[in-house]
Amino acid sequence: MSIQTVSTTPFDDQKPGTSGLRKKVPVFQQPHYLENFVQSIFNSVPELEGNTLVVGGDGRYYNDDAIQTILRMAAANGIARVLVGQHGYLSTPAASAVIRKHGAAGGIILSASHNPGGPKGDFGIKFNAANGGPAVESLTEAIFEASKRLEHYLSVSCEDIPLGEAGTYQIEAMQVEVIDPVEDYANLMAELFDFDAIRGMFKAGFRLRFDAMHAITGPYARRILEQELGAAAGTVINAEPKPDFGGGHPDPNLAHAREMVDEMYSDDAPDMGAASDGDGDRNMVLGRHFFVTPSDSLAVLAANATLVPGYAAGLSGVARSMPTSCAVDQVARSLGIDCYETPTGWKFFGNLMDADRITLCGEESFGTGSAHIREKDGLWAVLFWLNILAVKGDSIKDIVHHHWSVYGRNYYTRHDYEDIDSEAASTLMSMLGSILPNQVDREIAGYKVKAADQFSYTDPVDGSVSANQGIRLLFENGARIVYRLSGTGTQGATLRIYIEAYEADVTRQDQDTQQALADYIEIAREVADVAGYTGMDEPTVIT
Ligand code: G16
Repeated sequence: MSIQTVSTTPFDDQKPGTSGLRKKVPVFQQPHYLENFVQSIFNSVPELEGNTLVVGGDGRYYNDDAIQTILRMAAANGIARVLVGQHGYLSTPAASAVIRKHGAAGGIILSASHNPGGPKGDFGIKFNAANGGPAVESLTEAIFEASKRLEHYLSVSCEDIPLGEAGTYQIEAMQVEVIDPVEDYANLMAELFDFDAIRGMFKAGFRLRFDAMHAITGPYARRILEQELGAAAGTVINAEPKPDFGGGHPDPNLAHAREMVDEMYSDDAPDMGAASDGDGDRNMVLGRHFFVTPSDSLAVLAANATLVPGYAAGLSGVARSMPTSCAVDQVARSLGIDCYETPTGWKFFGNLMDADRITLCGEESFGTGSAHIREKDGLWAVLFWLNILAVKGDSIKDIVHHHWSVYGRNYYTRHDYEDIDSEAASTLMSMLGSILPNQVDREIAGYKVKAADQFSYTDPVDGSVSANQGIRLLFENGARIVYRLSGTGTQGATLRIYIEAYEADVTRQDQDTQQALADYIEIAREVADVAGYTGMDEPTVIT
């Protein structure tokens, strides 16, 4: 075999963030940049040698080039077999499903998730382990350390693999199988959900609008919703994946999934609206004229899980990231199961699932998932809702209102200040950290602060500690304000402020969220002097 050893020098910025390494496309296009990171993965995960690796991405610009590079390097690094999605496609949840089903030693997923694509847009790469989940922090640290020491990488010369044609190919001693990216995932969904009941609901006239945002979920949603479940043709809009997502921002929130959201608030709104992101792991769910917050969605799924065949035996436990609202905690309490609070990042749920401590988990950032795989899963969440709706026969709005009447409502919002100066952002966070002790027992605008801290997490399974995971102001009445800096952006810094207040009184559960939280929003801005540090009077995105 003609392995080439290529000399290189380290880059100093290959530290993975919340979810892998995300940079602008031109950064990845620098000579050796992608190769260095890929070699750092191979150097840090020796068990890949002689084993199976899964490779795929969300189809964004540079996906194909990156896959060909990874295949050559995989062959040179002694990987025995690579499973790669046809056209280079694999949604993040499908990649997790394929890793698990085929007993692969890991997978490389190419995506910058909900970030925009195209030649000047974002690109990303992350490694998922044999359990199908994102590499845990100790591994991402090891990859970063390896990247700082790198002196050479390994590759071979060969023709490009025809990714458009399913089939089996060879690069030197390594076998490359170009597989249907949807098949394994669709089969898994059919095992979990009552497809007959959902089919019956569509047959009876139920209308769904699913916005695939010109991203990876299009082929999955068309096959499962339209072809297998009989939803009307055209149910899935923006279904063709495009390298630049049609110029859009593939982030399923009220601001970016505008077309579908407008329809859901129109006179002729369908029964349900949904959207997924660039790589298919996020979801947003709406009823007619009604938005379901991701935190509420998790709580409703947990409360109704036993209606769904795959979860009929009940839940072992649930988890949410710390800034996610406490709505699911109320459900866990009533079910008598554990509820874990983890730092932001799906990687923190993996250990809990592997140890069967939790079945369902979710995050405020439009992520919901279960132990069926080790990633959050956009289409899965939509199918979960469809299954509940098919059994209950109520509207989404009625289901959520009933939920609040039983468990109380956790009013919740997130205010993002994007693209602010990185130094100003970290000064703001240090200032907040330093004034924390003075906040305890303080009364601000009539609300008493019970505790103020920097969130730190000790993984109950492996004992690893993750410190500095966000600053919390906890009020005596259960309200919370959380501050943290995003770990997924590629430009400047993004300050996220998460605000929550609990309302048990049914007569006060139908207020506008921003109004219900107005006092806390004001407190959040003042305590952190947001305008002073960021120069911004208003957030750029409110979800
Ligand atoms: C990633 C992580 C999520 C996290 C989200 C936002 O999602 O997997 O766990 O909640 O980023 O993170 P941050 O607040 O640091 O920007 P995705 O969909 O981008 O992979």
